[in-house]
Amino acid sequence: MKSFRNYIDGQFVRGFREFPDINPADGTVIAEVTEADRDIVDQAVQAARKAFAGSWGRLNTHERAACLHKIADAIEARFDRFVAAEVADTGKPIALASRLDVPRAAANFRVFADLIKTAPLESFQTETPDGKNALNYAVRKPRGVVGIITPWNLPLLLLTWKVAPALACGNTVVVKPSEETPATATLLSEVMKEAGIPDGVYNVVHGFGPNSAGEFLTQHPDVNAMTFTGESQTGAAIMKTVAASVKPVSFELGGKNAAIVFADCDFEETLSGISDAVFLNTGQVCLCAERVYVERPIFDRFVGALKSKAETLRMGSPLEQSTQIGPLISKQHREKVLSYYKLAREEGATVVAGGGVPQFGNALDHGCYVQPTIYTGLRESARCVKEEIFGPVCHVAPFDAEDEAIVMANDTRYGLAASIWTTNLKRGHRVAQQMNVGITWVNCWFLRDLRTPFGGVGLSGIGREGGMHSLNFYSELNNICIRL
Ligand code: NAD
Ligand code: 6OH
Repeated sequence: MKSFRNYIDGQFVRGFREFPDINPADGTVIAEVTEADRDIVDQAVQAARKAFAGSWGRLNTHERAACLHKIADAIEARFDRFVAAEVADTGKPIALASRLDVPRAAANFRVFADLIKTAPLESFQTETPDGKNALNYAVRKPRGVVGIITPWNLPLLLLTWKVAPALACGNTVVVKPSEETPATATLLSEVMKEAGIPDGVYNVVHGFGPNSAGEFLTQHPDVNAMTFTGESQTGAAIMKTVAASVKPVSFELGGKNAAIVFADCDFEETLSGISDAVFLNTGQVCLCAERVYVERPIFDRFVGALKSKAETLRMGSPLEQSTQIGPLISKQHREKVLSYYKLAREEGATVVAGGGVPQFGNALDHGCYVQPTIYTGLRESARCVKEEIFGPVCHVAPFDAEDEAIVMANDTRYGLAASIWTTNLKRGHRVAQQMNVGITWVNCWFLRDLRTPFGGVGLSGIGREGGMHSLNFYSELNNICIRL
């Protein structure tokens, strides 16, 4: 049996008890994971502090950038192992992990390696009342030890999205991956060793949230900043905990994202885009569209075509190259999604596709599968239209006027992402600019440029990461004013 240990100061360290890491495709146990208690989390934070004060803290930006490229090289050298680990932990299709998760992990390091070398400093020449001048310029310094807590849906992608800029800015990190997906964060330890990153710069603690490694990390007084991706409620709990020590936070949280499809859209391109937006990663992407608004003249045709798409998506073993839909992450999460499938019927939905559990007649019946599902006919106030489900499911509703679609799309406490589908460029811009979200795509979805601001409004988060926004979160600015 494999064992995933905590990684502290360059050593694998056993915790105080073990918990199983389960493959959601068939319910088998992949590994035992060792849980960090408060003392082990403290050791990790102290190791990170020591490394921050050591040789890592003395590297210049070019040396750090070179280190980040070496990390990317070492990830690429283990491409197949990372893919296998991510597929076993999450149940995501191997084709998806190969084209999205693992390449993005390497790209995260390369982008921030390049950016830190060219990041400009702010400066102002200030005219003083006596007719003289002062020069202001801000220098960038690392914050120190950054605590990173991540979810299970895109484990390596989301972890490295934070580790890379944190290291680029010269910080050291203690990461707490999701208890459901501990494998790739652990494998990244090996990468750090090979890339020559000094011990203590990258530390991993395993465990759960409340009264476990997650909470101990957020409570630790020597952690200088916390960055978190996960559920909005967890973000609220973390914020409460860090309030005592006034730590800066960056939160990427949940979503209940809308897609608006106009009758003048490119029908086939839109159909394919919406199918991805609803079903990619079995609907377990914070950016997924769970609300689709379609202009009435094409409503019936679009719903019919999306139904055919949903029913022909290949569901099966994540290890088969042709599989498009894998299981949900866990039995518990499947219970949650199925409770929404039941609720949708109670709320009066018409079931257009799916709505249940598939039968395979083999070991996959022990897995956490649900059918890709489409509903119509719900009121906008229905819980299934308001609450994040985080499964392969959407509700499709018709609209008659552009303004009506905008009002419905914005009628949510979340505000992460939206997508607009139209061939009318003016309308695309006009509608996009009225979306109360952090990210709007026009005629595409989840098309990423890692230099752009990424994050949400309302329940979807606090702050932005991406490009300079990440560098600004993972560093402190010291403004220096010189009277000339
Ligand atoms: P989650 O909030 O349950 O868990 C995320 C992480 O937080 C885990 O590592 C968990 O152990 C830890 N945690 C839980 N309670 C904690 C506490 N009190 N203190 C400290 N740590 C704690 O989220 P999840 O179920 O793993 O992921 C799914 C959710 O994440 C969805 O809501 C999804 O929308 C959201 N998400 C958002 C983004 C984004 O970029 N906005 C990206 C991915 C996922
Ligand atoms: C949420 O599940 C997906 C988040 C994606 C990113 O943070 C990213 O950088 O692409």
